[in-house]
Amino acid sequence: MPFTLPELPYANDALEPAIDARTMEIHRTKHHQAYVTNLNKALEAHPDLASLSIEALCARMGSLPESIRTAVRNNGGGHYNHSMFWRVMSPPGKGGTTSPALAAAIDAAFGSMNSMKEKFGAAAAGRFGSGWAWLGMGGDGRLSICSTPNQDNPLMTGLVDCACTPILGLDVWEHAYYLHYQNRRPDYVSAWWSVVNWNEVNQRFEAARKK
Ligand code: MN3
Repeated sequence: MPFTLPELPYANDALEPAIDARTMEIHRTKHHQAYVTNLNKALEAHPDLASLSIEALCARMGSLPESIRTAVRNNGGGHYNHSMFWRVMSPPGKGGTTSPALAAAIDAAFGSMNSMKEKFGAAAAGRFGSGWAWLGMGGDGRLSICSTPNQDNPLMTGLVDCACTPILGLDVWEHAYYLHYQNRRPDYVSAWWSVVNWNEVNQRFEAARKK
């Protein structure tokens, strides 16, 4: 199987109280697992595509054979998005802080960290139905915020409005928060900042700068 379910770099209950253990367990072992299983199934007859990295596969989404395009878009997007999501979170108090370079880029693009969080929160809350909110770096080297529906992501050039290399993503599907927050998505988004792994986001920012 070309794609596999990643382990969490922390325990299921490590993100409490922001995200409860049961949600984390179901989210990864059921939802993410289903994306991995269905992605591998869709690529069974396409070993050339199955050998790509998930990032390269996302970037190529618009030119895939039509017979598998929707399945790979939904499930490959789901695999990339969740693999990133687990890594950009860490137990409360363990995520460090923004590097001086990232802090400067946030100030330059949004005015302040608080304005960035407000804008990101608005993108997350305003996504109708299911989808993701993103902080990413555009081709002009500036940070921007956007949102995608379903399991789309900013790597899917030509298919989505977002044109950036994502460095932070937030899952706003109901399966990500419903057990604990029910309909209160904005409360989930606010609490989520307490578990953002800035050490990881800093690294993704540096990698995006060098691209
Ligand atoms: Mn999810």
